[in-house]
Amino acid sequence: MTKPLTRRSACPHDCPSTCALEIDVVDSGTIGRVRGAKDNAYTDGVICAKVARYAERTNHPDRLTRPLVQTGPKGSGQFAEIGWDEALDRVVEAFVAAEAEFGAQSVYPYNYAGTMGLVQRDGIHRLRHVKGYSRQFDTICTNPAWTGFIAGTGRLAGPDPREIDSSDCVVIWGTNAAATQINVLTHAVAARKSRGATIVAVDVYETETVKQADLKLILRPGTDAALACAVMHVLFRDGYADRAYMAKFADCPDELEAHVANRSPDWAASVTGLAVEDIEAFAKLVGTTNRTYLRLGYGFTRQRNGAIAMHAAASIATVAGLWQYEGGGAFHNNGAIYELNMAMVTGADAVDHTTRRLDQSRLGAILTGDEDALLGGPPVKAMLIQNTNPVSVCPEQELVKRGFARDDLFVCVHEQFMTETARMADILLPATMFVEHDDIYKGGGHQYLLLGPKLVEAPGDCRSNHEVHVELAKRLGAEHKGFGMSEREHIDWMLRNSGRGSLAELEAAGWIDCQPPFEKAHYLDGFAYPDGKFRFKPDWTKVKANNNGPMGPWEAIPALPDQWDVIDAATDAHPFRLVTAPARSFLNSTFNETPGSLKKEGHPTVFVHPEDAGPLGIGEGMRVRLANDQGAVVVRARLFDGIRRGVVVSEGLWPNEAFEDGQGINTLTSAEPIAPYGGVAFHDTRISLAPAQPLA
Ligand SMILES: Nc1nc2c(c(=O)[nH]1)N[C@H]1C(S)=C(S)[C@@H](COP(=O)(O)OP(=O)(O)OC[C@H]3O[C@@H](n4cnc5c(=O)[nH]c(N)nc54)[C@H](O)[C@@H]3O)O[C@H]1N2
Ligand SMILES: Nc1nc2c(c(=O)[nH]1)N[C@H]1C(S)=C(S)[C@@H](COP(=O)(O)OP(=O)(O)OC[C@H]3O[C@@H](n4cnc5c(=O)[nH]c(N)nc54)[C@H](O)[C@@H]3O)O[C@H]1N2
Ligand code: SF4
Ligand SMILES: [Mo]
Repeated sequence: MTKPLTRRSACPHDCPSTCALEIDVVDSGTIGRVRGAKDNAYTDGVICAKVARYAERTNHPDRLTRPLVQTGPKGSGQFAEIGWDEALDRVVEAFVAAEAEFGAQSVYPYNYAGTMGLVQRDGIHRLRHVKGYSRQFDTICTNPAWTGFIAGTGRLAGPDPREIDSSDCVVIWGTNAAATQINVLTHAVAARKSRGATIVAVDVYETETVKQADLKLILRPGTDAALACAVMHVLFRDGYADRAYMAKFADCPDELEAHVANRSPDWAASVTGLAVEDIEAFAKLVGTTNRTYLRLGYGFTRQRNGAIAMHAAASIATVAGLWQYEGGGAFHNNGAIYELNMAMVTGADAVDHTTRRLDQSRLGAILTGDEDALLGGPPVKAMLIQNTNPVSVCPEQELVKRGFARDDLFVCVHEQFMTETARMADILLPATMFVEHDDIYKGGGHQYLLLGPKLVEAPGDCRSNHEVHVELAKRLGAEHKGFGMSEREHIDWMLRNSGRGSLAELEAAGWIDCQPPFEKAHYLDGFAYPDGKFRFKPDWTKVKANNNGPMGPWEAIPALPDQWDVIDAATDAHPFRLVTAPARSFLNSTFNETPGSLKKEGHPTVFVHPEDAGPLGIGEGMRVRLANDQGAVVVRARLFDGIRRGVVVSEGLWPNEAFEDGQGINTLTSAEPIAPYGGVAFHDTRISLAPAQPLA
C-alpha cells in the first residue's frame, strides 16, 4: 500500500482551539488519520480524541448524500429522494410565496457555527441581506461572555495565549478546558512542568480540568462575582493592589476599593460555599504572582448574572496589574485582532438596518407567534437552516418543537446528518464536510488565521453551503458580486482586502500569525476606551458588543463588580440547580452520531451528590426525573461526590431520542435573555429531582 499523502487543514468546529490539522488523504474520497500540527505553536501537536477519529464522521453510513423531500407528516421521518434542481425550485417557490403574502421578513435564514469557516458559515447573510429577509441576532453562545469582557477592556482580545507557557499561575475559570478546548490545558501543564506554575480551576463540579488543578475551587453556580470581589478585597487589604498601575490605567480604583472593603472572604464564603482559607489562598497566589494568566471561559457566563461575573473576574487582572507582565493578564477570546473585511462574504453593502433582527435563542417564541419575539413584524413562514440543530440546542425545547410542527411553516434544512431539526424539514439538502470544501478559519482561543482546503470529493450529491447560496440566489434573482465568486476567490478577496496577503500566500504557509505586539495585547498603550482606562464601572448601555439594545433586567445591574442576585435560585418546590455542561466526546450536538463518541458517553445521565440522592431514594444508575415549570426530562443518576450538594450536572447534548419520551435536556432551560444584551443561561436552572416512575 502506498503511504497516504498528508495535507494541512484546520478544525472547522465551534471550539476556541481551532486546531491546525494534518490529515492523511487515503484516496480521492477518503481521509485517514487526523493529527494536530506539531509546527503550529498553539496546537502544538495536540487535538481532541473526537476529531482525531474524524474518518468515522466523514465515512459514516448515516450521512445524508441525496436531497430529500418530506412525504409524511412533519417530523415523521418519511422522506423520498429528489434531484437538486427540483429541491431548490421548491425552496424558491416557498420563499417567493411567503414574501408575496407576508413580506420578505417572513423568510428567516437561520444559521450558526456548525462550521466556523467564514465563507461557508457567513455566506448565508449575503442571501439574507440582498433579499431583505429577517436578520439574526446571534445570542446563543458568546454574548454574555464577550459583553462582560469588553465592558472592562473595551476590546475582545488579550495577551498571546501562547504566553501561558511562561506563566507562574494559570487560572482556568469557568471552562472545562480538558473537554472543550484541550490546548489551554496543554499549555498550562507545560508551564507547570517547565517552571512550576500553579494551576487553579474554578468550576461548579470536579471536571477533568479541575482534577488536574493544584487549587480546586468548586463554587455554587452563579456566584463567581462574589469570589472575584473577595479576591480584590484581599488584594487591596494586603497591599497587593498595584495602585500606581491603576492610577494610570483604571477609571475609579478608589471607588472600587471602598466598594469591595466589605466583600470579605467570609462574605464570599457564605455566597459561594467555598472555604475562607481557599479564597484567601487564591487571592494571595494572585497577589504574589505577577505572571498570573486568567483564562476566562464561557461556562460561568451562562448564568443570568454571567456578563457581570465575567467583568468582575477580568477586573482582578487590573487591580493586581497583571497585564504588565509576560504570561500575565486576562484572556477570553481574540476576536478583535483579525480585522477581516467580511463585506464580500456577508453582502454588507446590501444590509438594510431597519430590517428586524430576530433573537436566535428565542426561536421557540418566534415560531409560535410571540409578538414580542417577532419584534412586531410578520410571522415566520419559511426558513433555510444551515450549521445548526435548534430542535436540540435551543432553550425552551417544547416551544421550539411546537413551532417546527406548524403546517404553515416551510423549512429547508441543509445538513450532514438526520438531526432532530433535519427531521422537521420539508426539503432536506445534503451538505459537504470540511475536508470536502474550501474555507478559512480564525482562532478565538489563539491568534492564527488558517486555511482548510478541499482535500477529497464529497460522497453522493453533497453540496457546500456556498454552492447552495449561489444556486438559491440565481433562482431568486438575488444579485451580488459575491454569488459569482468561488470559495477560493472569496478567501483571496478577504485576505487582500484585509491587509493579510493573499490565498496563495496563506496556502503556502498554512496559517498566518496575527498576534498584535506585546504592548497592544497587554493594553500597555491603554485600554480600548478614549481615555485608555479599564472600566471598573462600565456604562452597560454603551458596551461595544453585538446587541439589539439593552434587554433583561439591565437597569438593575450593579454599578461596580458585585454578586448580582438574579439567578434562578433554588426554592422549596425546585430545590436543585441544574448545570447542562458539555460532554467531552460531543461538540454541542455534533458527534452524537459517531460510534466512538457514543461509546465513550454511554447514555444521558445526571451527577447527583450521594447525600442528596440518599434521602430521595435515588441510587446509582436509577432513572430520575428532572422537572420545572417548562417540562420534565428522564435520565440516569450517577452518584458523584465531586459536586456540591444542591447542584446537579447533566453533560452533553444528546440526540433527543436518547431520552425517554424524546425530551432533550433543553426542555428545561429558559430563553429569558441575560442582561444586558441577551444570551442563554444554560447552566442556571432550578429543578426538582425525584426517582422516575416506571413507564406504564
Ligand atoms: N467536548 C466539547 N467541546 C466543546 C463543546 C462541547 O459541547 N463539547 N462546545 C463548544 C462550544 S460551542 C463552546 S462555546 C465552548 C464552551 O466551552 P467552555 O468555555 O468550557 O464553556 P461551557 O461549555 O459552557 O462550560 C464550561 C464549564 O463551566 C462550568 N460552569 C457552569 N456554571 C458555572 C458557574 O456558575 N461558575 C463556574 N465557575 N463554572 C460554571 C461547567 O460546569 C463546565 O464545566 O466549547 C466548545 N467545545
Ligand atoms: N443545554 C445546553 N444547550 C446548549 C449549550 C449548553 O452548554 N447547554 N451550548 C450552547 C452553545 S455554546 C452553542 S454554540 C449552541 C450550538 O448549537 P449548534 O450551532 O446547533 O451546534 P451543533 O449542535 O454542533 O450543530 C451544528 C450542526 O451543523 C452541522 N454542520 C456542520 N458543518 C456544516 C456545514 O458545513 N454545512 C452545513 N449545512 N451544516 C453543517 C452539523 O452536522 C450539526 O448538526 O448550543 C447551545 N446549546
Ligand atoms: S480541540 Fe476543538 S478545535 Fe481542536 S480538534 Fe478538537 S474540536 Fe477541533
Ligand atoms: Mo458555543
